[in-house]
Amino acid sequence: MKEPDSIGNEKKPMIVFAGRSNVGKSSTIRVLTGKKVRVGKKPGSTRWELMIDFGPITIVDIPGFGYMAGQSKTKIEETKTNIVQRLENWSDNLIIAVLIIDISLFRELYEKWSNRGEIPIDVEFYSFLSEIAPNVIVVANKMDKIKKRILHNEVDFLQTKLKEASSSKTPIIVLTSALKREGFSDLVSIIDDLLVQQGLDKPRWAIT
Ligand SMILES: Nc1nc2c(ncn2[C@@H]2O[C@H](COP(=O)(O)OP(=O)(O)OP(=O)(O)O)[C@@H](O)[C@H]2O)c(=O)[nH]1
Ligand SMILES: [Mg+2]
Repeated sequence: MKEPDSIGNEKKPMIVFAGRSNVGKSSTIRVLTGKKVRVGKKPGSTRWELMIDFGPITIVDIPGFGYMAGQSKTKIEETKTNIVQRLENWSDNLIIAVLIIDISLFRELYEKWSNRGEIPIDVEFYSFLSEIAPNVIVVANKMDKIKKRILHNEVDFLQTKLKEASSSKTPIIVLTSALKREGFSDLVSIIDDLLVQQGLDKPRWAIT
């Protein structure tokens, strides 16, 4: 795969932001780092991984798995396989995997996949990331798209389904809206704590 934007030092501990297409991976990295990473309205905006050298760590933005606007099914499958392989290759340096989920769509997609007898892709990826990374943080993004009174239910549903998938661990879930820049102080403090536990410095996050 071409790496036109890669400038990172792969030897530093890595935090990878993974998730389905269009869930807000790049938007979240933008808020956290202040870097103008490419964000788009259509799924498939990030075509190659982008390594951001960010103080003590490297932050990695990767393409989303699943539907990508204007790409064939074969190409989409290829991208997913590629992401899985790259994540496996990085796993020695991978210190945190952040799985971003669109909380406004999670239940609907979960039910759709389950009804077809398939493992919902977010859940499949959660299990995969839990195997290859020592720490997984689940970011339930786009919370601004959900009515406040049902938000709690949706998060419970997510928590239950993730726990079923990887029963050994209680998932860490953080609610965010990258659009409204909400929930980021919680996310940053969880990441910072994990880094400090590993004897690393805290990065200078762009959020205040
Ligand atoms: N309402 C709402 N929209 C958001 C939020 N976060 C991101 N978006 C929008 O969702 C779209 C996709 O955002 P990206 O950050 O490009 O998503 P991505 O996960 O990097 O997508 P790919 O690179 O295509 O996999 C853009 O139109 C964003 O403005 C959010 O918290 N709330
Ligand atoms: Mg992106």
